[in-house]
Amino acid sequence: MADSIQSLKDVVLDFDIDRAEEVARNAIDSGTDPLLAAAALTDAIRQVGDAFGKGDLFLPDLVCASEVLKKAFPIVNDAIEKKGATQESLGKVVIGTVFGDIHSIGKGMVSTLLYAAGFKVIDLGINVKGEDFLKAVKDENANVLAMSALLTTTAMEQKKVIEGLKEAGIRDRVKVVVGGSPINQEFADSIGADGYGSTAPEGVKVVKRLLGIKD
Ligand code: B12
Repeated sequence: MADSIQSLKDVVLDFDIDRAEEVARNAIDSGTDPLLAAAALTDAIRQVGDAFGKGDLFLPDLVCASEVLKKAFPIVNDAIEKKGATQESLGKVVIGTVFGDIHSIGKGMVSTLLYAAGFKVIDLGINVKGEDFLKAVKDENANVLAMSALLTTTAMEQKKVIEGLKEAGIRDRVKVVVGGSPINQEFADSIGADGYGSTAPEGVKVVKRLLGIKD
């Protein structure tokens, strides 16, 4: 299993798009806990991101590493869903990455873990306009709105959506949870969110706590 975890990291760090599915499939088939597999992929893409941030890697490297994740993650996510899916829905969560932001991987993890925990998840995808978040919250009568932002420039979109909920008179109907690498508790408090999660598992815990569901 330690080998599988290392192979998952290596496939990202080597930008090995061709072997991504095979390595992920082997890890799952050999009994690796899919949550640990997801953590290994996340660790590796963070390393790539940090190296990009320092100027040691370039945008094409970032793109290739994220292509590896796009191939490996669905396999790992499927295994997480199979392991955890329950019959009864604990509540409805509308989720998406805010307008101007196309980062999908973290949002996808939160979405998968919420689904696996037993929530009905309406995933609006990436680059979601404020008005589309509001419409989905209303139409679906959602219990929770979860927003992801990965860029410092798009983090303020989360605030705009919360303001939109207030203007539409539906702020009290829905709990708002935010996350993404530039977000922290202080920022979440400052924009009037109900909760913040630094990781996907923490996001699930926060959603449960806000809805009064025992862990
Ligand atoms: C992969 C990646 C990309 C891929 C995205 C592919 C995809 N389909 O998602 C591509 C190559 C397309 C990309 C593009 C860009 N990127 Co980029 N990218 C990354 C990278 C390396 C990893 C992000 C990721 O997927 N991480 C893995 C996931 C699992 O982690 P995560 O997203 O943080 O999510 C976890 C938590 O934050 C949390 N979470 C996330 N969302 C939510 C939501 C809720 C509700 C909760 C509770 C929790 C939660 O749970 C997740 C799991 O634990 C980061 C580096 C980094 N350290 O984050 C840079 C990074 C985010 N990118 C960056 C930049 C600058 C860009 C570009 C502007 C580059 C460019 N010059 O074009 C563009 C932006 C395009 C746009 N308009 O959005 C910067 C942002 C800097 C900043 N602070 O603003 C970073 C930090 C890299 C860096 N160090 O400079 N990127």
